[in-house]
Amino acid sequence: MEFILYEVNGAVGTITINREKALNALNSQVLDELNATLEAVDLDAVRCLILTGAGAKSFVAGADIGEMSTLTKAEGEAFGKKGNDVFRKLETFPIPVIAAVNGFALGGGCELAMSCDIRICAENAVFGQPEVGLGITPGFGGTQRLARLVGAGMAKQMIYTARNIKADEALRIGLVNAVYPAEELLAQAQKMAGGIAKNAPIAVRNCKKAINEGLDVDMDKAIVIEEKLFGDCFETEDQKYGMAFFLDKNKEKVKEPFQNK
Ligand code: DAK
Repeated sequence: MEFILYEVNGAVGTITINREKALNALNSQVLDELNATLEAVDLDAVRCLILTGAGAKSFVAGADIGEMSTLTKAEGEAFGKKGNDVFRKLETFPIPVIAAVNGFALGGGCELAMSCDIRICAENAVFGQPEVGLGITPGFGGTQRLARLVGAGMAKQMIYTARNIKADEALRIGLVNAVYPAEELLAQAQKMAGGIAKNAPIAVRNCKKAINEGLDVDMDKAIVIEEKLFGDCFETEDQKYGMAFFLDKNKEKVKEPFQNK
């Protein structure tokens, strides 16, 4: 891998987009390597992922404008599909993914962060969808995911004006969940990921599925999705252990890690 670093600490995997010279812009190779990295995650061992960018300046400064500038219609479609497939893989990845946004998250970078389950950012983070200034629309799901996250009115304002927003505004509109000093960002992401990784993995996965799939359908159908995934938990050893531990009156007992079974 030239442009992706992947490291595992305990049950938390960290993927770093490592193309610092181009502010981690997404070219075809980065997208291919990100896809291959996700394919290779050991889901028996890793229970939460963190996605971040290399360096102190940028998470991802968008799709690679140099590469895009010469694309034909067919090549543009192929590039769009490559990106959309990997973003969708991230969004529907079985385990949660936290975007630790350490600087610019523009265009495809903002869209990449929005494909993650949770976004936290550094104080120097900058978000925006500058595409209309380049003569294109957001193409990696920006019109869809931004509207779902911050509401149609705010998404339309950001997309039509192509204005960048800073971390405090991103927090105010609900695009990120928390803002930290840059030097604390990764430790905070690790802490959150570690907390998620301690919970019953199958239950966490089912929650992700229930929220994602439920948001795509009406409430009557959404509740049925939740019921099914709730029911599935009762086939797991982790549910039996988790409830038995709660009911056990021996307060000296130490809770064992969940088994992912
Ligand atoms: N692509 C390629 N290279 C980039 C880049 C990008 N998006 N962003 C930055 N770089 C490169 C710069 O060219 C520069 O390279 P060198 O000149 O050193 O070789 C290096 O990174 C450092 O950048 P700057 O010198 O510009 O650094 P500054 O601090 O002055 O400015 C900046 C930082 C982030 C404000 C600026 O670099 C900037 O405005 N970058 C472009 C941001 C942007 O417009 N991003 C959105 C790209 S459009 C599609 C699906 C999706 C998309 C398209 C199609 N289909 C469905 C087909 C997505 C589109 C986008 O993401």
